[in-house]
Amino acid sequence: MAAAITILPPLHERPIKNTVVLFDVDETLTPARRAVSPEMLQLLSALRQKVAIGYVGGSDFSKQQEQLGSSSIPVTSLFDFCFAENGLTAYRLGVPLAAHSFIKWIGEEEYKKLVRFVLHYVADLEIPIKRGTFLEFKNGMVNISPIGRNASIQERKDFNKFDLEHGIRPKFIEALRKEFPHLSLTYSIGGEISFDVFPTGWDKTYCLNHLANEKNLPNGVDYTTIHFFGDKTMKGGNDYEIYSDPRTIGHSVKGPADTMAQIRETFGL
Ligand code: M1P
Repeated sequence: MAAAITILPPLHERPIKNTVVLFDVDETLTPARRAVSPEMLQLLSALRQKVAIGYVGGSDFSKQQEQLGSSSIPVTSLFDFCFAENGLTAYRLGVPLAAHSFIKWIGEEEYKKLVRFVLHYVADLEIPIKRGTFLEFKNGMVNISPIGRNASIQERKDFNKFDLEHGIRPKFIEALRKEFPHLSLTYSIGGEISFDVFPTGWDKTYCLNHLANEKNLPNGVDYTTIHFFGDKTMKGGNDYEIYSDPRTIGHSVKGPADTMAQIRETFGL
């Protein structure tokens, strides 16, 4: 694909100076959990000629590789900055940056209590169907799903509708807040069937620390203009913090087609 072979100006020579454009993944660059379109990749490639670009997603890196890259194209070749798990796993021009870990932060004992509570809660939960993998352990967070992460695409859609009507996830989060008031945890609904749990502050604004560090590198760029495009920009959504952060210019989108329209309008492409 053109995006992988295009010759790019180095970061400090991109025509629109001191500017980086960040994107959420699911429902911003791609349909939820699905692959990016060739048209979106082409547009991003054109945008990258003008500014630095990156994505910041709640999912882990392997899912973003599946959705944005392909078997022959590493996702790290398509973006200047890849921020998986909100930037807890990060790549700059294909090179990994320092990572933090949820388990080190929370400790084994508290983690076991959390797992015990979650699995008991799911066991007692009355919902139409359950599948498998109710808790996924990631580097920078855990992801909890009442239906289970093995749900099919249709099962995801059905659960999402049921959840909107019955508040399964908000009630689950409330129970966790009550049970673990001493832990400084944030609960964030970013997708269709689950919510992420991570230390407060490790939301998507975490990736801005990596960008702030850029100016200290040789030929480093001081990113004074940071655009962010995301769909879950309402309070409680996992794009809310970075969208409303004073360091960013937030753009709320209604899906990949809207993202493309807004990119074209904002950057004259
Ligand atoms: O990228 C948004 C979310 O995508 C997935 O959520 P779900 O499976 O509920 O649609 C997960 O990878 C989640 O961690 C992530 O925040």
